[in-house]
Amino acid sequence: MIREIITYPDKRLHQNSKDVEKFDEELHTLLDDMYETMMAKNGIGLAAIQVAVPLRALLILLPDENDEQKKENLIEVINPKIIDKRGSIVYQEGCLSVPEYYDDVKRAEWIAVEYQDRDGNTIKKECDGLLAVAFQHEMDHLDGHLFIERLSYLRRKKFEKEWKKRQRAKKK
Ligand code: QAP
Ligand code: CO
Repeated sequence: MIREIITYPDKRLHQNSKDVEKFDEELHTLLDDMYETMMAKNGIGLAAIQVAVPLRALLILLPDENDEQKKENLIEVINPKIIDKRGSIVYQEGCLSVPEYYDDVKRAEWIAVEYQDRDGNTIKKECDGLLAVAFQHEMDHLDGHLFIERLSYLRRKKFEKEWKKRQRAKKK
């Protein structure tokens, strides 16, 4: 089932999500619905809070070398923790909860993460490049942060100006 994605400035996006404790059917349904929703909206990553569920669960599905998003490459991430990080990378990010706005964010270029899969098994993974960016972007959602909070002061002002302009355009 495709769920509704909540968007800026919805306050629920700033909630702190809770650890997943039960690896049950309800969690599996949530993950399946998140996958359907992410694919329907052309996303490459989605956190549970974006469908208004405040649990520490997220998905990442990067396109492969042929620019295809294959389900076998889907990463389901529960209760993640960054255990190490190095370097820095600037990437032009977007977010399904901040539609049609993209801007540069600086993050660690390499991270080591520990998380659980849908059955509660612990997984350790090292990521770099776009995958590292995606993990950090999605993990920010779990702590109630959006990428626009990571922009430089001037770019944040630019975002706000553009957002207000769009609101005005909508009302007409
Ligand atoms: C997070 O972002 C991310 O504005 C996932 O109109 C961002 O899936 C990971 C999207 C950058 C790695 C690098 C955004 C789709 C999707 C939009 C997304 C839109 C349609 C964003
Ligand atoms: Co996002």
